[in-house]
Amino acid sequence: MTFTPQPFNDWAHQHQTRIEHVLETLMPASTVEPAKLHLAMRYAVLGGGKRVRALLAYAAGEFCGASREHIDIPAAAVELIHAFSLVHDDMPCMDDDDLRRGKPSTHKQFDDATALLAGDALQSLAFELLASPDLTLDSAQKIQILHLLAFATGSRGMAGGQSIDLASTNVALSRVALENMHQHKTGALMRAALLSGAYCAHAVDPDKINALTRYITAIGLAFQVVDDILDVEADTATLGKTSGKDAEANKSTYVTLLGIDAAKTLAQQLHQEAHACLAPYAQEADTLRGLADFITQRQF
Ligand code: GRG
Repeated sequence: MTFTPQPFNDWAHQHQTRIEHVLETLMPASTVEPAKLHLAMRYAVLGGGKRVRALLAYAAGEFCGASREHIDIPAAAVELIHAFSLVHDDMPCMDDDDLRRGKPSTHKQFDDATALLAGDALQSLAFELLASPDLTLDSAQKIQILHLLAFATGSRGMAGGQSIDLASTNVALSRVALENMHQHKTGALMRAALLSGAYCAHAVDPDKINALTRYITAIGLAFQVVDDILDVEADTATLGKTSGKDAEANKSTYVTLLGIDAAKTLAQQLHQEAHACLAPYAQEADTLRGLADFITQRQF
């Protein structure tokens, strides 16, 4: 496949528009019964979010030679799982937040029971789509992606990370413990997003998988360090979610552990590490480079 370089902002905008359309098309219409549940699912997923996880899937897939059409469903599945986690995370029994993506959280817009069900159904929809005949990957690829995503979502991934997080309120975590929590809670799904995209290609070069794995370890952590910084420095309107939540809940963050300046330095170091992983590759890795820049320079 011939690689045509494209400025990152254009690429990101094009793929954000694309994933929005894919999600819009793949989700049951709000007129389909049970209409309230479908409305809540669509409310939670559509019209918001940076779509970082979908961008990771597209960037890695295109880097490995997969076509966009093949990456659409895995990218959508990851965004559905992510949206599911946000719906549950905002509920009173978890982080208890009334605002998400600049609008009322799903349980506020609907009710707790509907939000719970919407989250559950979004997770099921993700796996249903990956197993569906509409996904024109071969069976081995589908199983690989299903396994990746299931593992990343469960007790040894995101749900496990959330459990560690809940147990860590009012506890001063060590740097190792903090990193472990984030590698589970946020990093695991980002890794699954990136590698799912890569596995949409055939006979992927193992060196590329290795580079991608090291890249996402660095940039996934950078994402979290930046999140901690933004929680302190950005306002609620810019973030689209309540700022200052970590301090209010007395949580350990990279800012509480290191201080704001050292946290910023760490984010820059991780950003450089991510770029270093791509050093053997020329223009074909430019989108991944742009994505690393986007993740570390984001304002919300
Ligand atoms: C997933 C099995 C399972 C249960 C739910 C609630 C929960 C367990 C996990 C929460 C995980 C979680 C919400 C982590 C926070 C990750 C994070 C920083 C989210 C914000 O991501 P962005 O900035 O959001 O990419 P947008 O809105 O841009 O998509």
